[in-house]
Amino acid sequence: MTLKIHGIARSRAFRALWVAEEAGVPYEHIPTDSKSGAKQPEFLALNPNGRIPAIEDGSFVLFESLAITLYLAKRYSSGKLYPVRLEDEARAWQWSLWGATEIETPLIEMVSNRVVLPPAERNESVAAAAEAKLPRPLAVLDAHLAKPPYLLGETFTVADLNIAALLYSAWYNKIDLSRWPRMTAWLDRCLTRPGAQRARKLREA
Ligand SMILES: N[C@@H](CCC(=O)N[C@@H](CS)C(=O)NCC(=O)O)C(=O)O
Repeated sequence: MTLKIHGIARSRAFRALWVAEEAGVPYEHIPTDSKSGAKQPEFLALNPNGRIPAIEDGSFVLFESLAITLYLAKRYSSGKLYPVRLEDEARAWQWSLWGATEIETPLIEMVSNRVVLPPAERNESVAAAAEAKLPRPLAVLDAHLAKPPYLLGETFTVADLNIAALLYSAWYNKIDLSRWPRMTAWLDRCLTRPGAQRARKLREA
């Protein structure tokens, strides 16, 4: 049965769409929106949190975007997107959990309140407080990338995909990230890959 990815592309479902494109796995995209679609009983049966994304891979159901990317990479792209060595796998988890806990919330708060929300709904003090939390973790990422090209070494993996996907909105909305030049060069590399471009088309169209 075809993999089903639930969630509009202009959401965290982008991460699942991107990994599916990179892995070359056929999928059906069901563009459930977060406000209404994600609150319907059929969707809540997949993700009782009422948030997108969720996937159905045959009879297997999974929510949490970064767990979805790790699962899809391991299932459909082991040895390419998903590292084989135990230590590299652990590093992929390290970076993914780091992304979710250290940078995701401040990035969303900053970009939403500077660019994405309608001007009347933006709150500059929330944006500024969020921005202040970013230099410490982004300096860590930038320093790690002193040894390019990718987070785990020579090849692009799900670790890069997860972190680049978290930074996508700042990158796309041209937030100034020039203080972290190695990170921005790496981000350009990740987000202009053919697989990334195919996934981006779904949300930038
Ligand atoms: N930690 C979850 C967060 C999912 C999430 O918050 N998704 C947003 C869209 S990007 C959503 O569905 N928001 C609607 C809501 O919170 O009610 C994940 O990464 O999958």
